[in-house]
Amino acid sequence: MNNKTISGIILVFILINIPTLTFNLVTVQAFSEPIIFVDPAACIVDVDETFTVNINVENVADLISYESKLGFNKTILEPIAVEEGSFIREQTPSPLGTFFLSIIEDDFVHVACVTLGNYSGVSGSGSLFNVTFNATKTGTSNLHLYDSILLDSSVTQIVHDPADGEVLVTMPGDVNNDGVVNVLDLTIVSLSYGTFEGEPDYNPDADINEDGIVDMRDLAKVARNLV
Ligand SMILES: [Ca+2]
Ligand SMILES: [Ca+2]
Repeated sequence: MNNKTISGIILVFILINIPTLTFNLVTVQAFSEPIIFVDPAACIVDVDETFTVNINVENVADLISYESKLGFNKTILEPIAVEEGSFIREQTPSPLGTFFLSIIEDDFVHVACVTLGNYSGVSGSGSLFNVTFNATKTGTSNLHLYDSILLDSSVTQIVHDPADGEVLVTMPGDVNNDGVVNVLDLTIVSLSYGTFEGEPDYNPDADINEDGIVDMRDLAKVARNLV
């Protein structure tokens, strides 16, 4: 068999299989596995700051009900409120809407939501619920999604992947991030005092208010939180 013959056979094979190959590609894209995830995946907040994270779903089909837990580090985070997201609530064909239940425990929140009545589910991507925390102490906390169940309208579990988030709680004025505001932080700011962004001695850590200059405003932030 010469090269021309082999090339001809390969060409015929490709032409015959193009519809199949294209179909498979479309199929894979259309049925990528749903995920539920913490949004934002990483955030930095100050001590005593209140902040909210969303728990979103992506690429889900026919979702009528879900349940999940969100674990956190209770030594640095205190949950204040849990609210239902808009995904099912605003798109469900059920005139009865949804029933949303949230329980705040010591180191996790437990959430469940069901569509009321016998109606089809919701497809696509959106927010399932959100949790508002108060940051009580410096440190890091994983926001761990676990025991999650998604159900479709035939009450079959939807296979999905959960993705955790992370929170870093910092102290304003703690330039070197050692959990305490003291003379070391004052020294770091004073070493680059008067410098602008782009200059050799400019230290972005010392520019606490991130306005491109290390000046009295940054020094005052440290001074105010000195222990
Ligand atoms: Ca420090
Ligand atoms: Ca500044």
